[in-house]
Amino acid sequence: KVYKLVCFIKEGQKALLADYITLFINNQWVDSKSGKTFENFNPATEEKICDIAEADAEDVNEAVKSAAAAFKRNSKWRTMDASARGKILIRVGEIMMEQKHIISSLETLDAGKPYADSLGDVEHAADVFKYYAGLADKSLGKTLSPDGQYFAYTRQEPIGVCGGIIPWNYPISLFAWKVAPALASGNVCVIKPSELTPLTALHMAAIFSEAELPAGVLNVLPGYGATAGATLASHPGVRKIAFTGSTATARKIIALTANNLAKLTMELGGKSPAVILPDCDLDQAALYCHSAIMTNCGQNCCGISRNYVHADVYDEYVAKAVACAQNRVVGDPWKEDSESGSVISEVQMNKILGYIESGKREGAKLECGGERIGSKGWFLQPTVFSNVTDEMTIAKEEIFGPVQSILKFTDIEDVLDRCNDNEYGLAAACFTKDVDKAMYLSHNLKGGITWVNCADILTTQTPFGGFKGSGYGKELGEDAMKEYCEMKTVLMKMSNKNS
Ligand code: TXE
Repeated sequence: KVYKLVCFIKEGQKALLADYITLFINNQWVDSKSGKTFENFNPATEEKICDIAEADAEDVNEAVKSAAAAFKRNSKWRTMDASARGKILIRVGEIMMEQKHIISSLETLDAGKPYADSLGDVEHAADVFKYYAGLADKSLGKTLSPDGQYFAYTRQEPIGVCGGIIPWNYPISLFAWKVAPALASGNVCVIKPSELTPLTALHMAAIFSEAELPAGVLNVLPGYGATAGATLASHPGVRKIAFTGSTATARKIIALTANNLAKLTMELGGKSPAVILPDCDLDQAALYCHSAIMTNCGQNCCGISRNYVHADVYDEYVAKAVACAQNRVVGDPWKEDSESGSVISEVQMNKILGYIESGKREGAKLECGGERIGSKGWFLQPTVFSNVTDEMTIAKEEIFGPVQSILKFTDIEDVLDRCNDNEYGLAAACFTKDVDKAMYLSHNLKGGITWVNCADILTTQTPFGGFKGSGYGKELGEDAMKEYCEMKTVLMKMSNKNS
């Protein structure tokens, strides 16, 4: 059953069909068992887009059942060549590129992000599918030399039913980060997109169907975290959960997986620092750090939210950061010159404004921004604080908004301690032309990825995942394949072993 809904986009230039607004289970579009739906809104206009079928426990049970059937011994999916799995993923990447304007439009409509950003995300997601397509038949084991009259080898086996729980900040990219390595490794998936941004995940289900993925291998269940998400996380049929979201929700999910002992990948929040030394290209540093906190309105887990700037260049850096922020164009995500759109929701906007108030109250200097823009849609001014100190709330907690905090330092050892003295450890950056200092800083900053003379650069080929409170496990790159495999050792008796 396919529902049609016409949404007008691009100031009436063209109409978009958001076709897929029900659950996708076993290659069928179905209503939820309860018949319940939830409303989906455009954050840039506050207008309702459509009603979406709301998955709950019964639907999760059904989806896990269909995924498990697709994973059954001797099934079409289990007996398929690994390279054939790869070909399906390549086809998915190709269809995505053919439909990139539709998917990007859905993303902008749902998430409020500039159209060009959505397009970039869709192209990246298509690349991710193609990258893992190439790895599908390269999941290698080893031959081993055990003591005694034995021979052994290891093989990488798929885990089984993998649950993916996805947030709203990068819906299409994070869908790809989870589904591509899971399917390349031969698993089956049940995906719960964020209740705030379900449209592109549902559209992807249709693309997989077109690419002739066997029924049940991918199921997409829009719904809420506390119901559909929690049922998925604790479901006895689920063997793996990959989650991106807040550390608070991660704790709940980890507790729920005590039930099924699912293997976990946890991509959580961050409070990532950058260290800016006086010998660096200051323009470059200011631009990278601006972009790394303002892109996607700062709703970016690896955004650079703490800038530690050497006292010798502090004032100059602050002036550059302020100029970047004041020049940033925030507005209608469909307009070509918009660099930032709206934040995701009123809740998120108020949370960010609350942090801005705390910065002012606790004595940071508000250099620019700090206010909501307009009264329709959740738009915020790019905000820069100077004179920030380590004990201030804006220097400690994840704001997840367009708020840049600039702190001062003089000593490298001291700044390393200050950078690392935080619950999170997702990413970090340093800017210097001195190779020794770059190595020293990048090796001693506690972040799953550390950037040198750049920031917030994620690529398909490079593993990404945090330390400490930012979680564990890697996404992207070859290493993500291991997260979706279990290594089995096969040990055989030999009658006559020779070297
Ligand atoms: O995230 P949640 P929220 C951070 C950021 C943001 C804050 C809150 O600081 O302001 O989290 O955002 C599902 N069992 N990040 O509340 O709750 C939920 O339905 C199972 C960082 O939106 O983590 C959604 O699909 N699932 C971040 C997903 O979890 C549950 C990205 C993420 O929602 C659940 C987003 C439960 N009990 C927010 N409760 C990043 N690392 O990029 C919720 N969910």
